[in-house]
Amino acid sequence: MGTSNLSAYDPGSIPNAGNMKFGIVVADWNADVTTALLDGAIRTLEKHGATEENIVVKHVPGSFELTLGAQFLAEYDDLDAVICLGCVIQGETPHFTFICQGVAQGITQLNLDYNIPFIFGVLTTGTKQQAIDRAGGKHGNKGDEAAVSAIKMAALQRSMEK
Ligand code: DLZ
Repeated sequence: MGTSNLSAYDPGSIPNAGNMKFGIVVADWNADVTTALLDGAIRTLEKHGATEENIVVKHVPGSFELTLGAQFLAEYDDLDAVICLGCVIQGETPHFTFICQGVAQGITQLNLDYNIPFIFGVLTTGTKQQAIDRAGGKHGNKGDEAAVSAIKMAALQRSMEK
């Protein structure tokens, strides 16, 4: 099975994000990769109508801190969705498993505790090259994918509020 391109989607199927407000929390560990994820997410949100003033970006040290950073963002403002961006690269230490499990469970819990979507935009790769390939490289950009998911989930919630 081939690897799909994380930036491949049908633009016509994406709701307009012009009246939506987004939070983005981004981990600074592997900053070259996460900066590319952030650029992709912002570019995609703006491409679908979100305005600069309606995109709030906050940085945290590493992916393990994404959960609390995302909670701070949700408490801080009336946001339609929060996008969590990070990059965890497998090394020789058990850190990889602990961090990945911690952030996956943490973000899942936020989705259940708050009535807005929290999007998992965390690359969990074996090598740095695999991460680069998914942060604007040959497999697209997970930041784009996360932004599309945020718009779709925010629109889904709005469709149910009518
Ligand atoms: C400690 C650590 C390690 C080994 N690897 C990564 C990584 O690949 N990606 C990442 O985002 N963060 C890493 N960290 C830092 C942890 O996420 C966290 O910031 C520290 O353990 C402090 O809580």
